[in-house]
Amino acid sequence: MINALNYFNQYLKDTNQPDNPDIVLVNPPLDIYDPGQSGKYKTLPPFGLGILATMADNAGIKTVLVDCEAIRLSPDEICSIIDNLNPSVLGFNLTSPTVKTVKIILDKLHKSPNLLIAGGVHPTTLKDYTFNQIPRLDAIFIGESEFAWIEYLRLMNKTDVINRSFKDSLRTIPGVIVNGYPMQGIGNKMELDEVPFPARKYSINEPFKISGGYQAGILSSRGCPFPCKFCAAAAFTGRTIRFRSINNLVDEIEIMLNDGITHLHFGDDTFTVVPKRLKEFNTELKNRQIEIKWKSFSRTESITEKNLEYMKESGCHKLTFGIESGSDDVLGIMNKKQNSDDVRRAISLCKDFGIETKAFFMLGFPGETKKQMQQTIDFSIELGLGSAFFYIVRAFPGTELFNDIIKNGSNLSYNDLLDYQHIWPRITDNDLTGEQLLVKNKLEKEDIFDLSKTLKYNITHLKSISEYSIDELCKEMANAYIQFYFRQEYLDQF
Ligand code: B12
Ligand code: SF4
Repeated sequence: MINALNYFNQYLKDTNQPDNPDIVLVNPPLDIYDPGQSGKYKTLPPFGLGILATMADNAGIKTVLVDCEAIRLSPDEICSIIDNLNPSVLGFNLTSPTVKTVKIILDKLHKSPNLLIAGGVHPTTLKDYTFNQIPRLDAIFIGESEFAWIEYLRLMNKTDVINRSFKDSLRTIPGVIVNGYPMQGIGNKMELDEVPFPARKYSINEPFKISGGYQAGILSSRGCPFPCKFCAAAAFTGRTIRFRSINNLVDEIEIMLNDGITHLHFGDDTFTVVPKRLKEFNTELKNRQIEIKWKSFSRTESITEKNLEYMKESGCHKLTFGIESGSDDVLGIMNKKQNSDDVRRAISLCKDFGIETKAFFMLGFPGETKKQMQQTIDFSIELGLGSAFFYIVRAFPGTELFNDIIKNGSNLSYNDLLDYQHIWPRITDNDLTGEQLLVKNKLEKEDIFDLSKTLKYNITHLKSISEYSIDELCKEMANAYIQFYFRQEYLDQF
């Protein structure tokens, strides 16, 4: 069992970070982890917080970033780290699923910061309602916050945060809402090439060790032009996509290479969306004689032979697709703008190019029948994917799905919809044959997923947004995992 405090203090020392910072920025955990629990699957770093911490550091304000997800910190461990650092400003990145863990952390803290702030998708899409959920918050930052943050840091360098005039001035920053006051205007978005690279010291490499090096996350664009009903990307960035130049991107990659990074995980909504960029990326890597392995999210329309050539040549080894459903009717309702034939073609081409495929599927979209859910499971098997993940649909703020449910006068409240739980299937070792157990262990070792973590929660409080109850949907989900991973054809690979 690791001692989180010692581990974290050592990391601060190794990276020359202050033990008495002015600002602590926290990437809260998605789950209530047990103390000493180490990460099994790979996640991505909090891109925005890394940038904001770097900007603060550059402005001479001592800042520490606590990435609770990367080291899987429990609420008690997080609180001892924050109490120990005792910052005057504490900031959280908030997605809707992490509001709950942030409330738990705040309740357990012994020392109160002078200023409590938050930013991210959740406050951006729900604005004032975020203060109802976390009344102790002093201010929230709306949308992309680089410009607002520059103003904020300027203020911090001028005035002590405990000074009354500090909060008054905070109210004048576009893109900031101070608790109890209206927002003064929307913040502008920074050109992506102007945004500083997140300093490497804010990424913890160790949990991301893989054979021969380390894996790290990187973003080459922001936003997505597609209109999927269940996705909040458009509410955060608008239905547009903005890119960094390839030069700027590869400059950052060179810095990462010097930090021992050998594998990149692109966090872009759709890294592969513009063919010209894939070509330029490949050329630039060749020009600079850079060899790196990478993986990213993708969509079917990007999968052409020409694009795959560029991708393969530039080091792509794995693509993840949001396939969502095996039913064209359900895909239509979701407004996914792709059908099952598009998916068949794309996955088969990836296989021809030796690119591993991974996919996300959703079960329990409003209106979806059990027969359609089974169609999804059958489709995942038919495709011969490398790995598949099945989620019970939730409606997140900022999505058309969320707005529809509220607008259509269903009996579900904001609270019901915001009640999120990261659910894994209930599959215990006892349920498995010897062969299945072997495969399960192998999958876990390869970080494909963590089936050993059986459903440890009481989920009866969760309200379903589907015609089926959460219990029924959980059964469908467990079924999906069993049918996908424990079929003979899959077992035979091991
Ligand atoms: C990359 C990504 C991830 C990564 C990294 C997440 C992370 N912690 O950064 C990974 C793969 C780990 C991930 C996981 C999940 N994600 Co995700 N993810 C994204 C994605 C594609 C891009 C986010 C991003 O990097 N944006 C760009 C950066 C620069 O923005 P940013 O980090 O938010 O920071 C900026 C501002 O928000 C602000 N800011 C942020 N925090 C703070 C804090 C302070 C103090 C201040 C001042 C400002 C500030 O300033 C920053 C600079 O401009 C978005 C889709 C999208 N286009 O938004 C979905 C998205 C954010 N994810 C989403 C979801 C649901 C999830 C998961 C639940 C998925 C799952 N079922 O496992 C988990 C939850 C993880 C968690 N801990 O909350 C939803 C969130 C919806 C909602 N209403 O909350 C989104 C919008 C996609 C969707 N389906 O709608 N995700
Ligand atoms: S689900 Fe993917 S393709 Fe659809 S809007 Fe969101 S990021 Fe874009």
